[in-house]
Amino acid sequence: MKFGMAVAIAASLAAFVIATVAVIVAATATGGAVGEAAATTKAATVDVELGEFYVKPAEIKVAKGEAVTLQIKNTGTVQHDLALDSEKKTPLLNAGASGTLSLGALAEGSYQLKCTVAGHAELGMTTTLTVGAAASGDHSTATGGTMTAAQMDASYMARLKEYPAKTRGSGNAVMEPVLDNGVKVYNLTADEIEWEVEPGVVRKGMAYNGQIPGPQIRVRVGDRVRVNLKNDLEESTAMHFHGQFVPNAMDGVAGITQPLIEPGQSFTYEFTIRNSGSHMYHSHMNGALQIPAGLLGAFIVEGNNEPQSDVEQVMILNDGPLGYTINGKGFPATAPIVAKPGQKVRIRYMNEGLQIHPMHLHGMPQLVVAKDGWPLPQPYQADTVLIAPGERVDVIVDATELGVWAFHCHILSHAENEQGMFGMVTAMIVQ
Ligand SMILES: [Cu+2]
Repeated sequence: MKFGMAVAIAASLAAFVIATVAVIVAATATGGAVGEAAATTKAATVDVELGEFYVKPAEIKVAKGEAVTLQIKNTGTVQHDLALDSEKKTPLLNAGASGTLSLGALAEGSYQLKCTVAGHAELGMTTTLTVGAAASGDHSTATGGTMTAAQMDASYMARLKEYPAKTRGSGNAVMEPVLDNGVKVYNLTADEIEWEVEPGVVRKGMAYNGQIPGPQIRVRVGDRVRVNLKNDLEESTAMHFHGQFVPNAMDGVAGITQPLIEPGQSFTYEFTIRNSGSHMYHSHMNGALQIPAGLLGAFIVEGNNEPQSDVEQVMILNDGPLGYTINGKGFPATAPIVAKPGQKVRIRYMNEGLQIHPMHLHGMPQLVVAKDGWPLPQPYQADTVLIAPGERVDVIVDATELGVWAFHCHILSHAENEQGMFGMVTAMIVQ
């Protein structure tokens, strides 16, 4: 299957709506940074910066008749491009790379340029080019908003009403091993897939056994574990058991501890479990793409002194081509955590994305009991728990307060915009 990362265009209704709104924005708003070319010259050269997930400036103005050249630099950590249409576009620019986009003299009007990497435009990688429409220096109408207050209310309430929305596919299902002379054997296949992140929003992803997150592996200290990884991707891969003591040859870094697992090839990992806690397995090739695209899963090792809990929930945080997700889904398709009054809820946070996510639970504090699988000598209460890329944090919540409690990333651009809640938002329901 072809990932098609350079030209994939999200064909979903939601993407269409966002694009349509963006075109309306282009025609009516002048919010954000404005890059302006001198109106007295016949050529306009504008510096443009690409990063996760923005295009700076967010609005470019040139005078009618000017030949427009964009000098583009990718200051981000993954590949981006910038396209006006299917012909006027840069090649994919690696992190740190630069490119030039010559657009020539365009007719008067507003144009939208965007990054064509799957999902990036929806995350904010667009800019508006206005040719000759506004008087030079006239930024006084900037509002930053594109919807009326009534439209915002209607959209906000409609999205809330959908929660928890059904979508095709779910990840993180506990996988039963096949036993081979006492060895717990897990067969995993990596492949490109289409993944429905929220209702109607289908994005290009990568998955183990068709799930994002991949199947949840649960073992105990002392278990002998074998993972047979088959690579059905169109690129090489490898698998790393993040947080586990393993023999060096099982560490999963191609070129350092093992050969590349090329398309069509397989590799077997086998080791004895030495340490408990909340851990992860994930790709260790083309990591800034393969992991955010979905090649990740929970690797949980039960020890002998687990904190007492009645309800347990793995929460894998991710950002990238799938958008801002919890366990592979964005609000309103995220799953609520449900507990009875008096129960103890254990949440195992894992961050597989490229950004930090401070997770805030309304109503009740979170007792932080472990970091990266290691019990804390002095657990502490917090209402907002920061999980950085690669980290795992275990918390216990005493479900003492009745009601439906909002539960979200507190980098609010990961959770809400003028259309309402999206991405890293879910709820804890105590009833
Ligand atoms: Cu976040």
